[in-house]
Amino acid sequence: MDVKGVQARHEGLGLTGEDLLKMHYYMLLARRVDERSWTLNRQGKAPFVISCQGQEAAQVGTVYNVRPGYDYLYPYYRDLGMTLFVGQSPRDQFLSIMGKREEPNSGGRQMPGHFSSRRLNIVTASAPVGVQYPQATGTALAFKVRGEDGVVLVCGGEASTSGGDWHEAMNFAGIHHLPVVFLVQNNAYAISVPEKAQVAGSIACRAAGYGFPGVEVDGMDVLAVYGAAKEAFERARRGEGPTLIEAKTYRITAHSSDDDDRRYREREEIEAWRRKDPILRFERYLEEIGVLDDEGREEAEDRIRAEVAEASRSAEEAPPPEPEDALGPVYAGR
Ligand SMILES: Cc1ncc(C[n+]2csc(CCOP(=O)(O)OP(=O)(O)O)c2C)c(N)n1
Ligand SMILES: [Mg+2]
Repeated sequence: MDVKGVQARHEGLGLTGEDLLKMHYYMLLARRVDERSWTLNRQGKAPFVISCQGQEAAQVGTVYNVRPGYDYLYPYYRDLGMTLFVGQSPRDQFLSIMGKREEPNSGGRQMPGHFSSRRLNIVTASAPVGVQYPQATGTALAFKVRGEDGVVLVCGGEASTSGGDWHEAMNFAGIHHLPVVFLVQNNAYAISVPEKAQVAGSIACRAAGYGFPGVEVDGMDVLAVYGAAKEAFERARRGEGPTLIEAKTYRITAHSSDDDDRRYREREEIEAWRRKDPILRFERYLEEIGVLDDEGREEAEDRIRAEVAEASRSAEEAPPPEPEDALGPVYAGR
């Protein structure tokens, strides 16, 4: 594609060069925070890590449509790219994986990945996969009943669509035309279970059965995801109801720091997906249109490296919970 043709792509979506650099920043920040989290795990400082790597385009491309603190976010455990974007900090993430007293999600009492913030309208998930969907739909009903134009974004993996909760939420949202965007990040695995053993047919197509649009999008392409999500959010704000987005992506890391993925997938498969890395792909686009060059890329890396190092150091120094903290409420007053 010539430069003009390429430029038309983001301009057609109403995005400026500044928007693109902001998207790039959050994708790269999420990746570097995640990588640092694995290091802390291997150093014995963080008992459990669950990753966003590979899914940054799906996450940032979607959340870029959210108005932080107004719309509601029901993220799932991999959505670091979303929670950073709406206003949690790298330090918050490190406090969380090290279970520190002042970590914002639960004061160190929930597993990592259970993001929560009253200030940012992030509602925590419970540990069972998929329970967030009916809750998110209920919040969308509240927006509708109050006559407000808020949108609820709810996320999960492809396996979360196998449970009843997902279908009940989709059905209810379809009947009542609720302002909710369902984002399924189809990363090809549910721990060791491959997609083909989990999904017959298409997830995106299932939306038709509930009476609203479902779109499948290349989840490694942040602009494609943004475009699909933009339409979905606009539809919701116009009172036209829900949209399902299935973002085809890939989980680059093992399921979690407790999983050995050599037992169920080939290294070559991971390498092939790494070549489609959403961050590298976006950087190639930014270079082609002249928004990012080697120097700009290095600057972004340096800035993020310093931010991540400082956040990690400061979180390590933060005090652990007191034993009696376990006796108080997890969420009240938070
Ligand atoms: C109801 C329920 N069953 C099983 C589990 C254990 N579990 C945690 S994550 C996960 C895999 C979910 O896969 P998917 O929805 O595709 O999300 P991904 O982890 O691939 O992003 C499973 C089975 C759980 N937490 N809850
Ligand atoms: Mg999955």
